[in-house]
Amino acid sequence: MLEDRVYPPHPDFVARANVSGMEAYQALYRRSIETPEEFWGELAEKELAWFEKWSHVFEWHPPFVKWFVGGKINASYNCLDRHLATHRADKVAFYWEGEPGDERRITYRELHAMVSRFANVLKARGFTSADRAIIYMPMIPELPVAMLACARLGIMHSVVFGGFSAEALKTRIQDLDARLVITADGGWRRAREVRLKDAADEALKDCPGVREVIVCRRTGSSVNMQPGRDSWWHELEEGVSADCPALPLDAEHPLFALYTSGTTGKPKGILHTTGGYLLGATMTMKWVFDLKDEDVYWCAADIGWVTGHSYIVYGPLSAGATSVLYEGAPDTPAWDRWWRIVSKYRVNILYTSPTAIRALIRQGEEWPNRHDLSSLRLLGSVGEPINPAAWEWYYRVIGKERCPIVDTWWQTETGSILIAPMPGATPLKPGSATFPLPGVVPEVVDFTGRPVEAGKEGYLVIRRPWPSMMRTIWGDPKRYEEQYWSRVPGSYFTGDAARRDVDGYFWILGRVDDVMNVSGHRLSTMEVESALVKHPAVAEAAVVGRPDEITGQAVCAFVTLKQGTWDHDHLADELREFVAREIGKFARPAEIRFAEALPKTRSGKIMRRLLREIVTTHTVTGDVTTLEDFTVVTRLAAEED
Ligand code: 7RM
Repeated sequence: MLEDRVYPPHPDFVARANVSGMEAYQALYRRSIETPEEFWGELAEKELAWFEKWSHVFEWHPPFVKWFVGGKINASYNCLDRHLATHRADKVAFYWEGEPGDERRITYRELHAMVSRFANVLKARGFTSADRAIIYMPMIPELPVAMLACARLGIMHSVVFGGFSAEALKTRIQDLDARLVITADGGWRRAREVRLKDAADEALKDCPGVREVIVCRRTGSSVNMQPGRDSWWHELEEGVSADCPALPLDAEHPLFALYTSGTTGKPKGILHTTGGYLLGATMTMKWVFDLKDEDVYWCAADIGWVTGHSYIVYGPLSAGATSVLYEGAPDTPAWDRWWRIVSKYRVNILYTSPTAIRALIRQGEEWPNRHDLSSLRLLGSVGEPINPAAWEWYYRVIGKERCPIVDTWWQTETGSILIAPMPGATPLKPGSATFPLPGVVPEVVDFTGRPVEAGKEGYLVIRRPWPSMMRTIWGDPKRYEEQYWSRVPGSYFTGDAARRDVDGYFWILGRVDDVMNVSGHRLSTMEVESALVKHPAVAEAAVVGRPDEITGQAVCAFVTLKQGTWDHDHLADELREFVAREIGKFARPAEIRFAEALPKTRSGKIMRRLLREIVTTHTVTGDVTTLEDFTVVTRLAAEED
């Protein structure tokens, strides 16, 4: 990793920033640690609207926490109603663009009416704050509308990403014991229809507890509607009032559960509640994205994963932002779709993932260079460590060396960003998520929980509870306790390896199970990958450790190549030497395999677990429900023979 380059914030950016200069950041941070009750209490009062004030800012009975105890609040009210009394009433909440090119522009006033009307539909069907809903929809405005309508009535929701299979949907419906499913006929992705209702029908064969299915019309294709169970969204809404007061809910009322893969085959339902979650999402919009009222903001993630929950729906709407919402793929109809959108809506803030950036790098600079990207003022990254080569490209080709990049570290479990730069304060180092946000006390520790020295690798833990942290695993508090709070007793165990450099910067090195040990050298898969992708022929690389009798583990690299004709035998040797030069001889891959594609989750994370299985057992048996394209794995495993 390049640790030597530092990018201080540009004076023009500092001058207008929400948090200007390191001293301001440090003062904020210090206060949050010294007097957390005061700090969070004041913010909650100032930044959110409450029906009733809390009696205690937080109650910590490790590992269970409550924030704003006794307070009454509603997330939907905070995202909508409170803006209607301000200049934001007729401000655009979403510029929506469908993949085929259809457009909608929705103001806060209009969104409020849509949400209220749909909430009245749910209320009339008898759903209450004791219910749970599964939402399985494409990226259309009705998806946030469904979430906010549930939140309005205290119906806990669980959004299942539209790319998930019927099987994955089924296990989530069953685990949640949901009575309500909200879906659509389909959505558009790479010019093809993703037939969601068909998948829902398949899943629902084994979900007798589901009483009602509400179907939104998006593609207009014909679907099966089961009488007595299924109804059309637009038919249910006929003649329904758009006046539906938001219910005052306990600050700790469940807002949503979002399923994520753990180390076992069974996905975990990560539970978030209302007050603390909303405060975390709202504050990070202002601190990390430096959000201004006049900004056009675009988080290009899918709402079906946590980034979309916190940074497309709850955070931006609570903060009163104008967002872009895009339904489809970045390569449809061509690889400049994103840059067309940026220039068309004059996007100021763009938030995406390293995997997307690398896919764009692979297509070449011509695509972004054809468009006017001068509206951009801030770029963000999330989901995995960003390798310095991708960082530099993002900075130069997209940000034109004008825009700070906020590398945001967080997890489904953390609810909102915990480690990231404040762009008007923090000098950036490419590949480092930099410093903790207010109230967050991360530390890098060894397996006994003791802090390791600067520069040394260890486990990343968080020492104190923060407002937006998960409250439990749905239906499994024991697993919550074991997985997150017992590895290092009293601290939250992130599952990530990290290093803190001599300047105090945090470098996240990837999941703990992605760390290899080669001849006694601890080596992150990420470091080797980062080296490989610097080679001009390499598009993407995934590295896993395979058991080796002599060295403990040996480095095995799966590599996809940029367009061109390459001599594989020759190139493998060259890449090995390249890595040896970049990191050291011990890091030299024992094996390089050229692949057509790498197995990834739908949020773009490379599933190294599968690659590890392929190199160790030559088969794949574990949970693959989060995989984007299963054929990638069968092809890789077949190449084995
Ligand atoms: C938001 C999200 C969480 C895991 C986390 C890390 C990795 C996420 C970064 C990162 C390095 C980052 N939620 N991760 N962001 N690693 N730098 N900026 O991704 O639950 O799906 O994944 O993602 O390993 O533990 S998640």
